[in-house]
Amino acid sequence: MSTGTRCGRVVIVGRPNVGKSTLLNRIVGIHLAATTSKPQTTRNRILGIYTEGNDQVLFYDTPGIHAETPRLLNQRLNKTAIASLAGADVVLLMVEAGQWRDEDARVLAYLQAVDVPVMLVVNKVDKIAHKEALLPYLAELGDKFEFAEIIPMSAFRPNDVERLLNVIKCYLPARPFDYDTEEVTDRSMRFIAAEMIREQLMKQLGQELPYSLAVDIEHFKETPGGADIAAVIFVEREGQKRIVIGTKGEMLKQVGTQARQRIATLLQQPVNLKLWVKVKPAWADHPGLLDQFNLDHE
Ligand SMILES: Nc1nc2c(ncn2[C@@H]2O[C@H](COP(=O)(O)OP(=O)(O)OP(=O)(O)O)[C@@H](O)[C@H]2O)c(=O)[nH]1
Ligand SMILES: [Mg+2]
Repeated sequence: MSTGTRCGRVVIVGRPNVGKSTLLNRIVGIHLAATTSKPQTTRNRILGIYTEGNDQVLFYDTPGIHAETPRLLNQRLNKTAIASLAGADVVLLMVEAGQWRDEDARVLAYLQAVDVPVMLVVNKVDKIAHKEALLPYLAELGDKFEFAEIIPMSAFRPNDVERLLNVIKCYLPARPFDYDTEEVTDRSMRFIAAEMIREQLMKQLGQELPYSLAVDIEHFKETPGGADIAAVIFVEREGQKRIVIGTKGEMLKQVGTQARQRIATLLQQPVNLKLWVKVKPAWADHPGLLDQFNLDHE
């Protein structure tokens, strides 16, 4: 297998909400990472494995790097993203077309110390009505750093994703594959199930609540007839618990139905999903609970 093969680690970094997880999902062709319109969706480094012919690309999705707050959760998210840079063969810095915020500059500052090629991925070009407006913007970004490539694209367009993959392949080192060809991630279905539940909660709840939520899978069992999953949704206050449950339990029911469908698609079998809501004050500042909720240490 090693003859003529190329294999490399590509780390995707950027501020929150630019489309990193969307790109990862499009590349592996599976909804692996949670994606929402709200910032700070991703809380872990998530590997998506792309294998085609003699090429294997290990894509690492990371939490969006953002201005630090006193919350331990926020600090861990930034640390996870920054620590992911170590061992990269290529780094993708993702930005949103037409935008350059303080948080983008913050991410770029971390890349000054990186000694592998950094590609600038300018995502969401579909949102730009006048394409000529992009040219001065791209030139301005090109002056900020010695980027190996500058790639304007939309993660929604399969042709753009294909084009990006073709560029990345040219940068892969010649070496044997790290993973079997049929593998798509190193994350367990248990982990992905928790992500799918959190994704639905983030999508269906208001602006502030998502950052106070964590999902812990208490029971996960796959049988030939289907999967049995029980999960606890942790919030920080009683009032938040009422919101998550909703009037007559409607909100929780809706979240459960959507998450169950997503998980069933991934597992390719029926899923029985039970959800509970519990209050755990200030869990986002509690090191032990962050560990329990799978928030990495790095
Ligand atoms: N119009 C448009 N929207 C996009 C594109 N790519 C992603 N999005 C949307 O942007 C939002 C954020 O996408 P995510 O993939 O969750 O962003 P992220 O960078 O992973 O965010 P964090 O995990 O918070 O760091 C979602 O609503 C996506 O549907 C794109 O190419 N065009
Ligand atoms: Mg994400």
